Amino acid sequence: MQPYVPTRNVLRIRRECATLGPDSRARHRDPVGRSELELAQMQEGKVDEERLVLQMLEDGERVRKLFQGVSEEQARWKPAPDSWSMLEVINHLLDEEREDFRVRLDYTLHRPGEPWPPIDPGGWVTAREYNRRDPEESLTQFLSEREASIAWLRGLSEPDWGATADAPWGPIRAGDIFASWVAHDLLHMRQLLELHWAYVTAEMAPYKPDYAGEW
Ligand code: NI
Repeated sequence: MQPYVPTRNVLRIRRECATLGPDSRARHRDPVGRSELELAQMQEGKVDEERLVLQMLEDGERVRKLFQGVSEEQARWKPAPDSWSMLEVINHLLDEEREDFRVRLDYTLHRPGEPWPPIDPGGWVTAREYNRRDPEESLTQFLSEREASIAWLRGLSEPDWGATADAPWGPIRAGDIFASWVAHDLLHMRQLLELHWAYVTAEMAPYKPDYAGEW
């Protein structure tokens, strides 16, 4: 395998993934913070729970397709020392599913005023040794947590998507958390695709994929 020179996209993923430290996602989601007044003026939106839950179900399957069957070497491979491997992405999705989105949405809807349990997605990557884990077991665990999330979401009774929590960076609504949960899958599927692209590019060197078009 030739060394892979990271593209701008890999670097963009590193910046955009909201996992560089505890609760650092605030910095790009809501960089200036919203005042209580601004929040009150926000319109309440309609949420098509059924469609979104179906998408989450299918996105779980899409993640499975993007990861299942890759070799162990590819699963642990990083295009650059500070990039994530596919295995790290899968374990990030697992812990985000179990300890972040579902928990925080639950607190926002059902335990108003109670502080969220802390998370450290960026630190967990190394502290929990994601890249040393078993790939198949990691995927199975993520899919099992996704199944639990689907059941939990389907069990919600008339959720108030406008319910607000005091996040460390300012107020956030249940609907914002739900939207972020769905979008988070897409963000990391893009990252998995990027890692596939980078791996093939490195594997095939000195042949180049330029004829495919610009990545
Ligand atoms: Ni993330």
